[in-house]
Amino acid sequence: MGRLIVISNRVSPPGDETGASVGGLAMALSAALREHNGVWFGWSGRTTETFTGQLSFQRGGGVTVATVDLEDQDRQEYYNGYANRTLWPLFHYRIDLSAYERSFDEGYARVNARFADTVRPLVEPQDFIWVHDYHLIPMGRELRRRGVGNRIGFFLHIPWPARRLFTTLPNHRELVEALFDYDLVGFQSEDALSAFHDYVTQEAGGTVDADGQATAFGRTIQLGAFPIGLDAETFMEAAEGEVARGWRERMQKSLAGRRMIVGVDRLDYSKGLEERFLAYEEYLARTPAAHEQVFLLQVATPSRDEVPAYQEIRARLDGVSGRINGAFATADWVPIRYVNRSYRRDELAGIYRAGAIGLVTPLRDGMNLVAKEYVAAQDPEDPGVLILSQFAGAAEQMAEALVVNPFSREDVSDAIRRGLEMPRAERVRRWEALMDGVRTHDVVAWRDAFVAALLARPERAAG
Ligand code: ADQ
Repeated sequence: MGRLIVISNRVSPPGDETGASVGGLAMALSAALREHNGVWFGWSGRTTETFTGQLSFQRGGGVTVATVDLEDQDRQEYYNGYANRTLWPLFHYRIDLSAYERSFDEGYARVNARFADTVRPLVEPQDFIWVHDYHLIPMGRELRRRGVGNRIGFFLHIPWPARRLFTTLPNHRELVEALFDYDLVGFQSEDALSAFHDYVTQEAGGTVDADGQATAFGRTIQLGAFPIGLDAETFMEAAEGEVARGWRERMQKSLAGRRMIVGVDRLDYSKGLEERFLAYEEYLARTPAAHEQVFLLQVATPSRDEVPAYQEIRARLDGVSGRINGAFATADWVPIRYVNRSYRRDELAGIYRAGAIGLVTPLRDGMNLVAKEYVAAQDPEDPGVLILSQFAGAAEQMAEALVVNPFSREDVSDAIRRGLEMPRAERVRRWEALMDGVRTHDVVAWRDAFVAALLARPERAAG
């Protein structure tokens, strides 16, 4: 069997093998790359004045990482533009935030072509290629144009939007047609998969059979739902390690007998943070007995801060959390601890463990790994309660959570009350079922299922 070539917007530099600071995806892909003697290709994150296409190689832990620099214009039009101002909001059902500008389209096409030019010489006949996420939808097509006949799979980490929303995108057809240049296209959830089916059958005049083979644009590809999981083993090890224990103790001390609700997110409008704060405010307003007894710790790490919508949501959250704290705080109690920094995974594990409730209420989310991390970090004897949005891909697999509508303050407020009052026996029962799923459907299972489905596709003749 040939080597695995992973192509994604950003790569994870080789090194940290403990999983303390590297995400689960990076760990899982690194392991697969090691196994298949592969290469991980992507943008270095740096920009230069003119594009040179010069590859930089780094090797470590048996993995080769190859990166290329982009131009500043690429960063603006491709990364901040089409990827994060057009596709990201649209795919998260926020057409009100979606910007359609031709320069973004051009930047997106240009960078995909540049990546394909750069990676092409690395591809050998027996290799198989796995492309990741919305930044690189046309990558398969670009590689085919350069004569790559190898098996190429694509996995979308974010939701696929409902047909009527998706067709607001001026070049929607072209984007879907490009997906038909892959051999396998994978989604996070059945919900995303069925939205894609809908497009194929209703908009593209194609068909999808019972095995998930889709035919349209004169081509047949395999579709599937491959829900991503956690690197459960390493995360649980980290949760038992010294750093996690230190944080657990530190948090226990700072609880001062109060109960903590915990939220951890990238600072992104899709994560429903404003709605979450307002639902928590509703809970406080309806439950005077909880004042001074409970607090919400919200960790929200700023991201994509060159994009205006991210600056706006950040300012709004500062305002809403400040207002709620001003209205409810007492001399020795602050109802919301709002923290704009990031933590290592082992630190997070310790923080999650101290939370009586994990509050995960995105308005739309491909999967949401925080929900799974919260579960994996709990004390089996005395676990906390997961409150989870029905609009996270994770909700399809985590039915034993308290599943809520994140748009309804009353629904979320009720779930907070119920979670805080839940008897230990019920918490343990729910947690055991959730943990079972987290363990079984982990990131290794996800990766192996995707790779197996890709390798099951017939080889094409090189063009
Ligand atoms: P994200 O939108 O980034 O990922 P999510 O899955 O919740 O969302 O988080 C990914 C990782 O980032 C987790 O390991 C989490 O611990 C970490 N993280 C988040 N906030 C953090 C913080 N404040 N500090 C430190 N670490 C933090 C996209 C999709 C998701 C999908 C993933 C993987 O949007 O739906 O689950 O990819 O496919």
